[in-house]
Amino acid sequence: MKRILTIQDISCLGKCSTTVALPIISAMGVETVILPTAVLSTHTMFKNFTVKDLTDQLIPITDHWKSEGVKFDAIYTGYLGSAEEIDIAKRIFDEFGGDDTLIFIDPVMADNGKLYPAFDEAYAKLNAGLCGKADIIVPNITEACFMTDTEYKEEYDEDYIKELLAKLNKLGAKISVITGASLSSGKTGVYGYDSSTGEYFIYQNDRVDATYHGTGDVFASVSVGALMRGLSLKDAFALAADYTADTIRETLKNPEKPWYGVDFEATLPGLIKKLN
Ligand code: PXL
Repeated sequence: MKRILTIQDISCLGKCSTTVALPIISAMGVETVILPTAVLSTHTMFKNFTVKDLTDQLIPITDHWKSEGVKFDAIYTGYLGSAEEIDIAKRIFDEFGGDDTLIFIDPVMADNGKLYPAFDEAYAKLNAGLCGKADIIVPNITEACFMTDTEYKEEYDEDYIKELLAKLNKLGAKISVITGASLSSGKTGVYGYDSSTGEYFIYQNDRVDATYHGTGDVFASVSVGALMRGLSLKDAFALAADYTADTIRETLKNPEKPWYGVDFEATLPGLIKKLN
């Protein structure tokens, strides 16, 4: 069985980051080791959330793993709380990385043209530096813009996405994948570039007209889980895009109208069936 380390916060209530990655990747048949960067009462879209920073625990925990000879098939980072945590993530890549360890980075920090409350432009530049160490990065368009000093556009064409990919590629990751890239009205999906082959890969599905928190984390978790299960790049991202869209559709049916996260619990059995 493959083993992933995921480094991100625990938002106790909120269906994002670790509380999405752990159940989804585990259900996909991949061992999921977690390294919580902070414990929050909720994610940061709630008012009055509490935060207990765990930066000082990251090195002692990983030193212990090192002494136990633990190895990872992939390291997947999501929401990191601070510049110091970005530095520590780099150290962890150096300690545990290598040819047999996929470094998968979701540079979680922004959406819809805006940075999340905890971050500023300097943080975005540090995240760009972290992305340079990755095999695969999966920013959304906003994150790609902040990392490459590009103007964010609501309306764009394929050339804009290709220009963003060219700039992302210069950051140094082997494969850059822009998420939430829409090539025609009513569609959305991924647009990727593999610098080792010079090839683009594109997957578009029907856009569901609703936005929920944590869908990026759902997408990234399924992508990295699927890659660990041996799916090709394109198949892994297509599975993740379809699963995310199906899960949003499922959430829209919920009469309780949850706003803070999607009902991935309802769609996981279908994902497992598709994989097996
Ligand atoms: O879903 C991304 C995410 C993860 N963790 C925390 C967040 C967010 C997005 O806002 O606030 C704490």
